[in-house]
Amino acid sequence: MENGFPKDFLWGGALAACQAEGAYNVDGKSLTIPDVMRFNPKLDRTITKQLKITQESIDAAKAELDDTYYPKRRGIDFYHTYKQDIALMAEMGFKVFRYSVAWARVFPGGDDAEPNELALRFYDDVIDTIISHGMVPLITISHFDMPIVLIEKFGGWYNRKLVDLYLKYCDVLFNRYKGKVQYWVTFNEINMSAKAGPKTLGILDTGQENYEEMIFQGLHHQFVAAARATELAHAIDPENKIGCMVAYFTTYAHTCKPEDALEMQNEDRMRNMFYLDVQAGGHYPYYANTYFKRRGITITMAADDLAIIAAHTADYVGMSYYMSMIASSDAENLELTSGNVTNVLKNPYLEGSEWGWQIDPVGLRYTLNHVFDRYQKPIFILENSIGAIDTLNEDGTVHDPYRIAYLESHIREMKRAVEDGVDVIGYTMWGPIDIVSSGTSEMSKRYGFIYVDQDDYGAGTKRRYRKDSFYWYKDLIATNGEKL
Ligand code: P53
Repeated sequence: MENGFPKDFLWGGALAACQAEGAYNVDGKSLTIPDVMRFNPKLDRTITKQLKITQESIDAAKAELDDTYYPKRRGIDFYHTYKQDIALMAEMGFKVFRYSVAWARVFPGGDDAEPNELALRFYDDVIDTIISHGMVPLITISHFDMPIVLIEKFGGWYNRKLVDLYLKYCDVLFNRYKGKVQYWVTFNEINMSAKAGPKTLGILDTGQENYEEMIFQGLHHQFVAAARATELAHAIDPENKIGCMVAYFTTYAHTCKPEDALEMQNEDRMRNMFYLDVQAGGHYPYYANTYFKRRGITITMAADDLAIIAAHTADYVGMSYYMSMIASSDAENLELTSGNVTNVLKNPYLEGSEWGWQIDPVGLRYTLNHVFDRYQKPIFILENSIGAIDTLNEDGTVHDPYRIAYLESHIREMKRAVEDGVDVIGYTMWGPIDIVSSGTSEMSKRYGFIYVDQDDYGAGTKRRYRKDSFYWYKDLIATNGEKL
């Protein structure tokens, strides 16, 4: 076992179309959920209140022509700046660049007979630009950007018809980018669906009695779609590597009280493991089936669904890792902090970010060992970083030691996990250039190595500036993490 990172380790960064591109109604693109999500800043410095997405909120957003409060409609104008922005990634020495394709650009009508050629030409050029810089493109097929038309015409992923529409979309991508793109992710953070059903599954909550059942039904359709997409990708090009992906919410027991340990086990299973057990393990785990039985949930399946899920598991396990959480059998009496999707219990041993996300580098090593032990499949860290407030100085510098400290400590623990024997194949830091936050639509919650001069309301020169962390990451890649 060599020390440190393998020579061919894939260092890089990750963005998503719906937070970067802007141009929300250009070249035929139709509306997506992010386009109708209003600016939703943190309430105090820790707790984020979730916005409810309803047909009324969608209709109100559609009628709103002033974009000021819909920051994802403008993103950072990556639709027009991608060439220069990707060149900056290359300047840092990225080996891989993760980016997503917007379904609503490629099939604006949802069930169009033919894909939108203008959209494909845009992605052709994005992918060619990545490759021309010697970087490997890694493409997320669906990243939190549910086309509204699929909600209005079909009711989102609750409808099995979405499986066919998704496969048609995949077929276009796999054929068009054959020989160019080999790394794919089927669904970004598929486990967000349980808490963010409208956003990721397009299943609106209108107070249905069986809403939870509808969510798991929608998820089942995504599991089948992902497995069939994996089969299709391998048939089109055996070199294709298809990843599943969860946002890993590492969970500790609050105390050594046995009841807390049970709570931790339950939460880890239903928040994280269930999704990986299906997509990397190839089966619905017994505890999930028991959970469904106890909650009166029945999932309707086609005869061969389970066989397809078993036969076409993911080639690698993708995960994002930002923070950890704790589980307690006595949760009512404990202090809360923000987790974006849910507010979570506060861990007294950890510091939080300015948004209350608990910073836990050691948790990353623990998680990598935990996940690798279970599936023995390669792991790709598809997101990791910290959202922070940055200051652009008059001389164009941005000093961001907090970002460097976060990334350095996490990458060091990732290195230790590699030395533990975990097969980690790559690391794409989240948001290498500042983009609009997914959870809050703030521009001021910045992740980048590259500063974008734009504020929460879209004002600013939009000029790009290299932060201190830019040079730090460049050096880290050049030395393959040897200094850690
Ligand atoms: P923002 C919550 C918790 C962990 C990961 O999030 C999450 C979320 C969603 O808000 O999602 C991923 O921008 C997601 C990215 C997102 C990033 O985390 O809310 O895949 O699209 O931008 C960071 O700070």
